[in-house]
Order: sequence, then C-alpha cells, then structure tokens
Amino acid sequence: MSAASPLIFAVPKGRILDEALPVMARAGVVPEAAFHDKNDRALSFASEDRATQIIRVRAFDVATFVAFGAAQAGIVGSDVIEEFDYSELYAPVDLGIGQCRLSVAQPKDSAEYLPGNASHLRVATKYPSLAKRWFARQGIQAECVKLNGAMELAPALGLSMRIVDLVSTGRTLKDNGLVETDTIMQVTSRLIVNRAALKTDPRVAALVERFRTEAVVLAA
Ligand code: PRT
Ligand code: MG
Repeated sequence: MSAASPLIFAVPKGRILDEALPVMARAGVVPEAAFHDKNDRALSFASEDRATQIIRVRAFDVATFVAFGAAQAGIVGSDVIEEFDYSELYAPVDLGIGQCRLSVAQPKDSAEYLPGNASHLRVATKYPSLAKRWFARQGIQAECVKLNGAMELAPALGLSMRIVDLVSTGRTLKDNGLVETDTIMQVTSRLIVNRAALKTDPRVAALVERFRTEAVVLAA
C-alpha cells in the first residue's frame, strides 16, 4: 500500500461502537458526519482528516480484515482475538471498553455434568474453538455447535446441555432460566494491528502510539 492511500481502520458495527468512538477520537480517528447517518448504507467512511478510511463490519470480521491485511488496524473484543488466534494479529493496547466475560451456562435445574456419564457433551456457542479448548482442559470432549446468536435458547429446546456465551450483567441468562457455572475468560476490547503493516508502514506504529498514550484513560 502506498503512503498516499489512507490507512484502513475496522470497527464493529454493534454495541461496542458507542464506547469505541470517543476512544478513537482521542487518538485522532474521527469519522466523517455520514458515518452517523442511519440512512447511509455505505460501509466505508473517510475520517475528518482524510488520513484514515473507517470500515464498519461485524465484530468477527474486524479480526479477519486485519489478519489478512485488508485493514491495517481495528478495534475488537479479546473474545474474538482468542477465538481466531490469527498469527498475523497483534493486539498492543487494551482499551478497557466492552467489558464482559465468556462463561459456561446451563439450565438452572439441570444436574451437574459428570464426564464419565456421557461420551460427549454438546455445547451451543459462537466460540467453538475457545469452548472446545476449555472443555478439553477439564477432560471433557465437547461437541461445539456454532450459533451466531440467541445461544440462550439452545438448552430449553434440546439443542445442547450447555452454552458458552458472553455475559455482562447476567440478565440475559437469568431471563432464560440459565445459571453461569464457570468463567472461561475476562473480555475487554483491544486495538489490533496487522503485524506486517506494523513493520512496514510507520503510520501504523504512530497510530499504536497515539492509542497507547492518548486514547486509554488510565485509572488514577
Ligand atoms: O456480529 P455481531 O452482532 O455479533 O457483532 P457486532 O459487529 O454487532 O459487534 P458489537 O459491536 O456488538 O461487539 C461485540 C463485542 O462486544 C463482543 O465481541 C464483546 O467483545 C463485546 N461485548 C461486551 C458483548 C457484551 N459485552 C455482551 N453482553 N457482546 C455481546 N454481549 C451479549 C451476549 O452475547 C448476550 O447475548 O449480551 C448478552 C448478555 O448481556 P447481559 O448484560 O444480559 O449479561
Ligand atoms: Mg451486534
């Protein structure tokens, strides 16, 4: 990519965007007004200073765009980073936003799962890789069924005995008759960059530095 073309910065289109925008602004990445226009169907927007092109994609796709170098930088949850485990992704700054945890949950009245009782356990999740690794560490061979949302419905409808999903307040689990049994990981959003771009384009290193020094509001 030539030095004249803008850096591509990928952001998730959903819930963490509201928290990410002020952090980006402190690092000097401010999307043009059209970005906030609900009727605008564009997926790519210039920054106010034209130095950056901001693309709005699904959270999992932020990691994929950056890992393959199609975007040089982005913001994504550590849940997504760990699920993919892309070697080309480097996550140098913890932004402290989008806090939640990845947890195992089960129906509140279901019996304790005993590994010896069944040949395998079925788990519904958006995170099959993280879930499989975690259950393997407990000596349980889990069959992880990938869902893209509404995991909480799976146990009641007999799809799986357990789910692995993100929890913040715990309200969603409670409203669906589920209880949290284990925490797999604590999650926050990170600045991610493509490793090759970081080595070859000084603007990427400068961006990392701005996020590190300006964007993260350190606890006093
Ligand atoms: O494609 P998709 O819609 O999944 O993602 P997106 O592009 O819309 O991304 P976006 O911006 O929604 O960001 C998703 C990221 O936000 C996750 O990868 C996490 O890093 C982070 N995050 C933080 C959360 C939550 N908290 C959260 N609570 N993502 C999802 N939830 C959901 C959870 O899945 C469950 O359905 O909220 C529900 C639980 O919330 P409580 O408060 O009821 O416990
Ligand atoms: Mg969403």
